[in-house]
Amino acid sequence: NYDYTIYHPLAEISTWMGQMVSENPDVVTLVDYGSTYENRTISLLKIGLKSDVTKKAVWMDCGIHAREWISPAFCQYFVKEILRTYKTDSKVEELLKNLDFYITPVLNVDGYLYTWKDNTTRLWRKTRSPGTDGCDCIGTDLNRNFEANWGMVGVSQNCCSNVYPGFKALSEAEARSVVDFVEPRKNDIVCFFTIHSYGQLILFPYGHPNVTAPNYNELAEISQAAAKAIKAVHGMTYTVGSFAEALYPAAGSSMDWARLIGIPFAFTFELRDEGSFELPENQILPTCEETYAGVHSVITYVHNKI
Ligand code: 0X9
Ligand code: ZN
Repeated sequence: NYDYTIYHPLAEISTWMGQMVSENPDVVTLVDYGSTYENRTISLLKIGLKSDVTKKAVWMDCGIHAREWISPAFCQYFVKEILRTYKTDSKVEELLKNLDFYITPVLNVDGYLYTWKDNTTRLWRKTRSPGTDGCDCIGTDLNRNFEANWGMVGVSQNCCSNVYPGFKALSEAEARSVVDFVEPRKNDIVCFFTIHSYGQLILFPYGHPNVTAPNYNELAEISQAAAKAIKAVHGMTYTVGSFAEALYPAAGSSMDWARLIGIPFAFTFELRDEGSFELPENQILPTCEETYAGVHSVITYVHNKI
């Protein structure tokens, strides 16, 4: 039986994905939708009840930043919980009747693998592709590489920086994979979650300080409700705001891109804690429990609106 209270290396997560499919063949499909710079496959799990019509859908990606290990741990917990509850909890069943879920447990596959190499690589954040000509550093920040005011704020053109946005928008295979999957389905995907750590924040578009989302007030309300749902579980405080106001301005994030292409509900969750990417394993379960409550709150709102 899979242990959801520890961090898992990439190979175990891959095996786990296969198990989810074989244990739930009617509801879970494995979709390989891209490959990384180092030619590894990027996969997601589609959770959806059989249907003749195309349903609206929810996107969730984890592990955009390699060192944020709680993020892939949450995606796995989320899949497990949905699959456990949809048969017995009529609310979850209702959600699944009307919504498909596309869940990527690890997007930055090369980076995640690298953080498991040894003690010196544990805090790697970026991809593993080389910088431009004349720079010796490796890696682009995937969360600065999307087409959303690319390169404008919160980035560094120094390719050694942790917020290097790449030599052009979508220079990274991993970002292109997301775009190639989501863009053709943008009318169906109504809700976009990207899961990070740390900071205990619920962020919504935009990360560029001079742009305001047309549904800013609604996004703020949904986020406040999610923060309240999170607090009810273990008493943890999550701060709510647009990227630019709650954290720091940052252009080129996947969330901003999702909102820009017309996905109405887009969120970045920054999970526990408030000071470290190395969240102790004894906090995995409580963090997943509260985050599930927050995400569930958002999805319930979205479901009632579609
Ligand atoms: O900097 C990031 O990409 C995110 N924080 S993290 O510590 N997980 O790297 C925050 C992205 C959202 N921030 C803004 N757009 N301000
Ligand atoms: Zn992050």
